[in-house]
Amino acid sequence: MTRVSDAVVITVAGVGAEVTRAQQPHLPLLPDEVGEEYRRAHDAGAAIGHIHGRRPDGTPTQDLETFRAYSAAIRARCPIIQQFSTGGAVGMTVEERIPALALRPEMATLTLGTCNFGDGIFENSMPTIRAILDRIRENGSTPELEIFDDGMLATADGLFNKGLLTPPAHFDFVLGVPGAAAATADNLLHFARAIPAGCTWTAAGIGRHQTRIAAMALALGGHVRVGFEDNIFYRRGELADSNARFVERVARIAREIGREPASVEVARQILHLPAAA
Ligand code: KMH
Ligand code: ZN
Repeated sequence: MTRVSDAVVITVAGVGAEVTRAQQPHLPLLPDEVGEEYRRAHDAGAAIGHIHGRRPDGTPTQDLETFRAYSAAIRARCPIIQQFSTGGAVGMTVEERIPALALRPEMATLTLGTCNFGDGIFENSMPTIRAILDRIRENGSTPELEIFDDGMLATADGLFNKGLLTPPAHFDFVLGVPGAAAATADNLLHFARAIPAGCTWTAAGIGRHQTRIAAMALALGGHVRVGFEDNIFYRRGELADSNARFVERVARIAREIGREPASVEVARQILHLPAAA
């Protein structure tokens, strides 16, 4: 049995809202494609599936029926922890972003501030944050706190101080979004040191930074997110043929330094999630 302290929780972010089929031909869009992609990632060592919705033509959507179909297709194939995005795509209103929370996913993301996101603005004002947190709680989900920039850590502090969040919470540090925190070792270390004692964290590097940030997170005792949402290339000039390739690589590096990919059950223990019903 893997010791909980050594295990690494790998999240697969396999769909995203921005990448297109024209950029990445293996991007899953239909429910069965998403189900198969997450099963492969689970079998390779992923314990959490971060989920965005797409229409069959690839348009991003956070619509409940899309998530119902994705969720069922994944659940029919593997027990991966389902983490619904509440970020959706840049430009969506809050109400467009959160209807699928009615499906009571085990986890849901909560971004703690506004930042530039390429040419767009990813809007997360305090009223937006509070509205999403309320809906996450009403539906019995556990939030993953998304940190794209330093100021979002200050917002986290404020929410902890007000008792709206309580440790142990789980963070995701997303590094390398154009317009937000750069994918540097300094930033990762600063973020990891800034969160309250007892909290856990995952790191996600964007684009070519994905594997380096993953390796840094593994060395620091953090957890790792990979997938097409963040990066489509296996290496320079070579598209990955599946999200599972990224998971396999993280699992390989992890094992080389004495960390085993967490099973779904071990991941629940590490992240203090309620045991499965
Ligand atoms: N698509 C990004 C604008 C989340 O999933 O919660 C936001 C995002 C964050 O992906
Ligand atoms: Zn996302």
